[in-house]
Amino acid sequence: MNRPQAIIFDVDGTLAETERDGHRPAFNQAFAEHGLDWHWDAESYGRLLDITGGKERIRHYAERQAPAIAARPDFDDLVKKLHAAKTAHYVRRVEQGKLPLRPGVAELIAEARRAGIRLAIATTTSPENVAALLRASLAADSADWFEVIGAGDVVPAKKPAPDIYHWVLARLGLPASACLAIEDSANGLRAALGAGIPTVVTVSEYTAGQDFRGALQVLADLEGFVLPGLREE
Ligand code: XBP
Ligand code: MG
Repeated sequence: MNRPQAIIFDVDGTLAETERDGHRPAFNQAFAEHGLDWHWDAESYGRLLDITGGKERIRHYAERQAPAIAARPDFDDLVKKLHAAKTAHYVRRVEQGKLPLRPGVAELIAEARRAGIRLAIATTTSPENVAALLRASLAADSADWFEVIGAGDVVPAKKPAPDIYHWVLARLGLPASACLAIEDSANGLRAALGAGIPTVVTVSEYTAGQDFRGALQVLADLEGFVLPGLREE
């Protein structure tokens, strides 16, 4: 492909390994403080990741494992409360520096900025999580480096639906073919490809072995990754 005019990054699993030691313990903390004996261990959490979005994941789990709670009239409210508590715990973990960027991420972002390539984010996670991660792991003002940040509930259908990528493309004012997406999961890849965006996959802790057919490249990480079309100029 030609040199992209914009790079659109996924967050969880792509910028940093946020799931096992970030989101997962934050969910567990929220469950415990609400008196629930739910506990997501590292292995079962891997299966729950098929359900993208924290509120959707909690709901899915409760409907199967705790149907009496899911049938309560205040269940929607409980999901909201659990998720708000989880977000606060997650942000605290990020601020404690527990979730560093994956190899090559900071270098790719710096290279893109030097080359005048625009930056954007398309993620399922909540905006406050993205802001905290960028601030803690990249630079205090790094959220400003990203022209468009599409996060959380800005579109109702989360990945693997392509909606979040359509949302970001519309705000960038670019056709899909002028962009490059970086994703770590099959759900994310399907979302980006569904919007027609060439996509590089950097496999993460939980996504090894997934189906990455259609990806431009499948990499272990971004260390040494050369942006298409950059070195020829
Ligand atoms: C990431 C997710 C997120 C996080 C939790 O998927 O599925 O739901 O696990 O975040 P992707 P919230 O990397 O494909 O965007 O709790 O804030 O929803
Ligand atoms: Mg991801």
